[in-house]
Amino acid sequence: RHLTSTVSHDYEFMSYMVNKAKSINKALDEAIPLCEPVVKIREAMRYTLLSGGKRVRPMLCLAACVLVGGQESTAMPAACAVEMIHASSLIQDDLPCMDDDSLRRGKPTNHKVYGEDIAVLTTDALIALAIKKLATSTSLGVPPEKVLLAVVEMAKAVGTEGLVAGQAADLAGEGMSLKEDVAGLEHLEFIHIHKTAALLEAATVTGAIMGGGSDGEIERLRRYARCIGLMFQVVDDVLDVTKSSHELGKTAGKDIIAGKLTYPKVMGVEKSREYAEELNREAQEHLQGFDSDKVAPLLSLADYIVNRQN
Ligand code: GRG
Repeated sequence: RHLTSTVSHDYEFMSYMVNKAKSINKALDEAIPLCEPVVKIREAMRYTLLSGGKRVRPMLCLAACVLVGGQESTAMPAACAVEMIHASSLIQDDLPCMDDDSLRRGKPTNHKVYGEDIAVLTTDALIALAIKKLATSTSLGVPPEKVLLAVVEMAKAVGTEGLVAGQAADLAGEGMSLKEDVAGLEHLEFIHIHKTAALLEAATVTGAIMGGGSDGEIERLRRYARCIGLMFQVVDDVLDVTKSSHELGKTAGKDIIAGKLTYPKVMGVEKSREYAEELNREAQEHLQGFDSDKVAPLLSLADYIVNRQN
């Protein structure tokens, strides 16, 4: 009986994810029509934005909004904004001056298709559009002061308190790879809290803001998101070691060969897995006290992240 209920629960959540991804993809598609001026840039924006990511960040945003009592549609602009920022960061991360990757999601990276000059402009345009999108939430009845809070939250997640800080630390730390080195672990946590957790946190918090969540609710969701953000990266590192190059769609273990710091390198694969489980338990604890039906998608999302295979 337990197995049956787990399976049906998994099935229910998978169809929830498929449905949400569909409505998010539709909103993203409508956000960037292929028209003049700068058709080429719009094409390049659409290329990465609509190339089949898992949509974890916008899902967090929508689910947090609904959890605190908001309408899902109220958080859709914020959900699109966070995915635009994510896409922008992926394009930059793949550039020759950064990770120099030629494949992303099994397809040629943005600069491989459009050239580096267009790719850089595309990242600028995606960030600008994200801010504009977020600001349009006022037309859905969100009070301007709340929208302002959400804009600040998102900006923090991008700049020197977020993605940029994480990426800079990552670049600076290349070559650091000492096993069980405390300084190494601290450096690694800094990178991932900024490079990955910050945007998952902003996704969740802006969703809760759009939904009219109280300060207490927003704080609990923030803590939940921090845990799953870190967990996301621990799982990512483990998958990098355990998956073949074919499945990854990029050079297997490239990061390992390049001397990049990863959790399996610092604490081993088994301990990394245990750490991810521990972060999942902690994340779920932060959600205690919310309505059990409404909180189900966020609990399942955390389980999905810890168990994901890609
Ligand atoms: C231009 C916004 C901006 C930032 C500049 C380049 C940079 C600073 C930061 C890079 C941040 C980065 C690439 C972090 C990795 C985050 C991560 C875990 C990506 C993979 O996320 P998934 O698995 O990807 O959600 P999909 O493909 O499903 O969308």
